[in-house]
This record gives sequence, C-alpha cells and structure tokens, in this order.
Amino acid sequence: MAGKFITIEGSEGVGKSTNIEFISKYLKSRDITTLETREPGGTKIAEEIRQLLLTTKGETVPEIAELLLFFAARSFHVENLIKPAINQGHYVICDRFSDATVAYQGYGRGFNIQDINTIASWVHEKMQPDLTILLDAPAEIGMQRAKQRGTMDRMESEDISFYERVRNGYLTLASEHKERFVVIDASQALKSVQTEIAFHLDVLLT
Ligand code: T5A
Repeated sequence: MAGKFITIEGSEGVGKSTNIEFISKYLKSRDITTLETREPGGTKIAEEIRQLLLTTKGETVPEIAELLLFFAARSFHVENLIKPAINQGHYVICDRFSDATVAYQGYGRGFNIQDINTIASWVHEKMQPDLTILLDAPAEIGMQRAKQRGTMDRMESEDISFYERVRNGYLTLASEHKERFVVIDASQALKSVQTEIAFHLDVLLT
C-alpha cells in the first residue's frame, strides 16, 4: 500500500523541527513507518545544495539562482527519496516543500507565483502533499525563537517585513488549498500546538 506525504510549513522558528519529532513519534505509536526529511536537503546532493543556499561564500546570490537551486535540490529529493519512500508505504514527513518556494521566493522576493507553479510542475508534476500543517505565528515571535536557538543563516538575515510577506503568503496558500492545508496557531504553548496536530493526524488516518 502506498504511504502518505505530510509537509510542515511556516516562517522561521515557528517550531517545524520540534513538531516533526512529535509527528514521527505519534505515527510510530500507531505502527506506521515514517521517514523524516527536510528541504532544502534530504539527499547527499540536495544537502550540498542546501549549504550553497544558506551561505554566501562572499558572492552575491542572485534571486533567480536562489529560486532555481531550491528546485534543483527538490528534484534530487523527490526522485531519490520522497517518491521511493511513499511507494514503499512510508509516511514521509517533510520540513518544507514547494509551498515554501511560493511563500519565500514568490510572496517574499516577488517572483511571479504562476511561474513558480510552472517550475514546480516540471519538478514534481502533479505530486502534492496529502496533508500540509502550517504553523502560523507573527514574524517577530518566530525570529525571536530562531535567534535564541543560535546563529542566523543567510535566509534568516532579511528585514522583518520579508517574513511578514512570507507569513501572509502562507496564509493565502492555506486559504486557496483548504483540501490539504491546516493552520495551527504556533504562538500557543507547545502542548496545545501538539494537541491540534494530533487531531489532524487522526483525521488523516481515518
Ligand atoms: N527556503 C526553504 C526558501 O526560501 N525556499 C524554499 O523553497 C525552501 C524549501 C531553510 C531556509 O530556506 C528557506 C526557508 C528557510 O529560511 P531551515 O533551517 O530548514 O532553513 O528552516 P528554518 O525555518 O530556518 O528552521 P528553524 O529550525 O529556524 O525553525 P523551526 O524548525 O520552525 O523551529 P524549531 O522547531 O527549531 O523551534 C525554534 C525554537 O522555538 C522553540 C523550540 O524549542 C526551539 O528552541 N519552540 C517553541 N517555544 C515556545 N512555544 C512553542 N510552541 C514552540 N515551538 C517551538
């Protein structure tokens, strides 16, 4: 039996990594085989592209190069890891996917959303997540949490207005794709966030 594809999205520091761990444990406790992965990254080559994306090496990173590198990494990830794992019956839990490109490079940087959707369709055709959990919180809260956690990478060094556009972009995506998106208030206590996540996982499993 084919598995499922669950993505977790949201701006910086909203709690994606923390909650992927929770989702994985929750599903495993129901005898489901899971695979946790992330974007950019997930395979050897995609992780190398991640390093290129999150640092500058002293060069300007053209926005178009950034956009194409996210999709290049995604192509390796989809073909070498995500598709084979789903076909083997795993529940793949992925920290970000193409919605992140729409939110960050589309709403954040200003690339045309339809152009991004066209590239996405070249990279993964009609493949979409079965469930997308959007952790939503004001940009200041996420940035504050991310700062407390350690040093900031290239993508975490934008003005606050950039992350506000990203947040609004995600909320727009959620309203346009209600069939797969659930929005959870990530500014609440972690326990409340996880109670809501468990509810939506139960819906997916029924
Ligand atoms: N990107 C990515 C694009 O621009 N386009 C794309 O197409 C893709 C795929 C990736 C960067 O690349 C960009 C987006 C990103 O800028 P990343 O490191 O993978 O970078 O992603 P980040 O969002 O930067 O991941 P973070 O690790 O910063 O955030 P998380 O995973 O959302 O947050 P997490 O779980 O590490 O939590 C942060 C802190 O908050 C606490 C945690 O304990 C932790 O200390 N926390 C809470 N505290 C209180 N209450 C809660 N409810 C809490 N939940 C978590």
